[in-house]
Amino acid sequence: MWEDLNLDLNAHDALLGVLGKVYGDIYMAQKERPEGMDYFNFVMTEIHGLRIKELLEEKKQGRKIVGSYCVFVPEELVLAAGATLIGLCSGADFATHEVEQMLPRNTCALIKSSFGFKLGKACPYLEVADMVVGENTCDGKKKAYESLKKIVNNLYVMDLPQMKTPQGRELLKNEFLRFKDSLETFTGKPITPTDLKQGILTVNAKRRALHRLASLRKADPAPISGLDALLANQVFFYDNPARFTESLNALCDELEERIQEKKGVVSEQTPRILVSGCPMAVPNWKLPWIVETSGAVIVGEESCVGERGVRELTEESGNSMEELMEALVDRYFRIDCAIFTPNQDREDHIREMAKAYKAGGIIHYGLQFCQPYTMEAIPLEKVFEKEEIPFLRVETDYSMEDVGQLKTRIEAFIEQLQ
Ligand code: BJ8
Repeated sequence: MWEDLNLDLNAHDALLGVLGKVYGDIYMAQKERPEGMDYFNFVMTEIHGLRIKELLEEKKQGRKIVGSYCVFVPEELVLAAGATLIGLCSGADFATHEVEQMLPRNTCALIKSSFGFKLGKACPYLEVADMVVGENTCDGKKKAYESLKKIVNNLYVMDLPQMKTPQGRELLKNEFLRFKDSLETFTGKPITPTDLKQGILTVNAKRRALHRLASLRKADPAPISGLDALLANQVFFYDNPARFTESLNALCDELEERIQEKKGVVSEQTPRILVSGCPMAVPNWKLPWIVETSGAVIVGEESCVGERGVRELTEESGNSMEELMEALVDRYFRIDCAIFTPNQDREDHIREMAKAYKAGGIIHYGLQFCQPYTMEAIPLEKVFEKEEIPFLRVETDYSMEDVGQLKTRIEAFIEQLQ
């Protein structure tokens, strides 16, 4: 199977070896994990196994696979076109030397990672995808896609607005209509209002399950670790939607029982942290691992792999194509990615989340060289300092070189919350 996908077998084996070890050291070492996490353990062990086989089977049946790097790509439309959407992980360094022949060294780790997996021929998801969708978000991604186009088959680039103005909304609407047309041509299947409505219901169901998980994390003691909750948010992007929803709801049933029994993964006095900033794709677990092995628990992620990505539902009541497309545009236009200027909504959401999850402090996670998020972090720090909400600004990458230094800073921050 791997040879058919044109993977470099040695590189792929090496990646799986490291992934398995890191997962064991970080995830399996946790105590008091809910039994419902067994499903997510299984997904992780089969991340380069059963799920790929399923996708290949779907392709055999004539279904197209669409890969994406951003939460602005509407899964509802992809499902309505009879295709499957998978998030393409960009959470680890790979083939760095080759990447730096194509990109400047001072490019964020997330962008470099997307090139590394392609150049190193180590990501079966990228190879399985019949179409890959990029988006004009930050300058780094926007320019990188010009180069990625040369090494990835069928890269489609979606333009995105940068301001929440009527003109910005119009741009998004036109881009979603263009994407709809492209999907129809690509899959050969016209999208009907019934298909789109079904796509909306399916994706909303996944989001509602994550809302349920988020709301259970408000409990004290926390019924689940931040690492496990992050994993559920990560699996959201590439699992079968119906199975994901069912498995996550089963986990939530168990968490409800835990809350009733006052059973937590940590004690009631444990400092609670909100993490805010850049997305953490599989297998980027560095920061939560440091936080949760330093005596705190993460209770929320203000991130695209987290609440920013799923906070909003798409309105389900429309019936015509026009109504349903408007609902999609409304929903996605509310995403408060740092590429927007100004971006007051994000500050408001961080404040609301810190309050709702009873977080004692906020850790802002910025990837080095990510201008949108690291630039927003400085004024955010000032605002929250004024409001006397402890705020720690962290800039890092995917390497493990700074773990010691980060741990020292994070431990000192947590101590201040106790
Ligand atoms: S909607 S956050 S998933 S763009 S970390 S590549 S911003 S330099 S990832 Fe994102 Fe969509 Fe926005 Fe969400 Fe650029 Fe920053 Fe790198 Fe980033």
